[in-house]
Amino acid sequence: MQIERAGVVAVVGRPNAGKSTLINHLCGEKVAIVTPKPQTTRLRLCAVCNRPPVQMVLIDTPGFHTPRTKLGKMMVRTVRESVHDVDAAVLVIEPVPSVGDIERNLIMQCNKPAFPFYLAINKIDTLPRENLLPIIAAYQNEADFAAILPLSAKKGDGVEALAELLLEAMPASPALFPEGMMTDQTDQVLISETVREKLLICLDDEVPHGAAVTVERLSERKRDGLVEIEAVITCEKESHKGIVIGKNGAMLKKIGSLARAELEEMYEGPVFLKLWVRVREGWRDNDAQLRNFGFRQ
Ligand SMILES: Nc1nc2c(ncn2[C@@H]2O[C@H](COP(=O)(O)OP(=O)(O)OP(=O)(O)O)[C@@H](O)[C@H]2O)c(=O)[nH]1
Ligand SMILES: [Mg+2]
Repeated sequence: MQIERAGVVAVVGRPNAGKSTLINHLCGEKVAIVTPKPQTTRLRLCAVCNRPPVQMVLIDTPGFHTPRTKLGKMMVRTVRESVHDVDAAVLVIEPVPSVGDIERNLIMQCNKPAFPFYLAINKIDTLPRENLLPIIAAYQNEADFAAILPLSAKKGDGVEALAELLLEAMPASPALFPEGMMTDQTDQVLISETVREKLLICLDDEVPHGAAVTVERLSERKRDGLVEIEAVITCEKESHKGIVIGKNGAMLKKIGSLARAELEEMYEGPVFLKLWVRVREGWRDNDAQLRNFGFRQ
């Protein structure tokens, strides 16, 4: 069936609120990495949700926070830029009955007559139903929300109700992305994000937050279709490099095998993944390094 309506939806919220989880659920595919750690998403990315005759392009944004590094400033600027020229916006919140400074700031940016603005009260699987009313009461007068939806991005409860409202809000337009394209991320970015997800999951906060992953080689062997990947994990400190490698290389091996398993699903075939580790002190505050890692001013 042909696409007759299509539009862009910005998904915003504080770090760890569940934006990427929600987007993956809406698309039915893992497009964005998800971890229990805040500031997982660094780059804005598009995820395409095709429900003919409607196509929704969801923009996943980094969690809005007070930045401490140049990288953090770029992440926050990305959020500001993402809420321009959209057809709808969704603020994803933790289920707490008070409006935080971050939420207030995001409400100021998104509460515009130009597009409908939805509030998603996430993680309702973690609280008793009667705790919802005080949350709704805290938020309902803060903005002209088109709807307030309690949901669980992880379990899926309530997600379809949000999807239906968003689909209805999409304007008449041809498809924005061709059929079969799930995201605007290149294979290189999808691979490096998969490795970074495993780093975040396997290691304590400080190490992965100071790490970046770049793909240096990606090729498919003609003979048997083996996908060969070499990627570099850049750490901020020599001591972090030791932690990433681990005793006798055990940690690097664990990260590599977790990432490889997922990449094999993505490529639907065998993957050879070689990881290297190097140190670039203070890269998160170095313009040239940031550009190198794909963060544009
Ligand atoms: N219990 C529960 N956990 C959830 C739910 N949605 C997300 N989470 C968890 O919350 C954590 C953060 O989820 P993400 O989707 O990475 O959050 P995010 O808003 O994209 O975070 P940043 O990229 O850091 O801004 C993960 O551990 C998720 O599994 C939910 O509905 N219920
Ligand atoms: Mg995220």
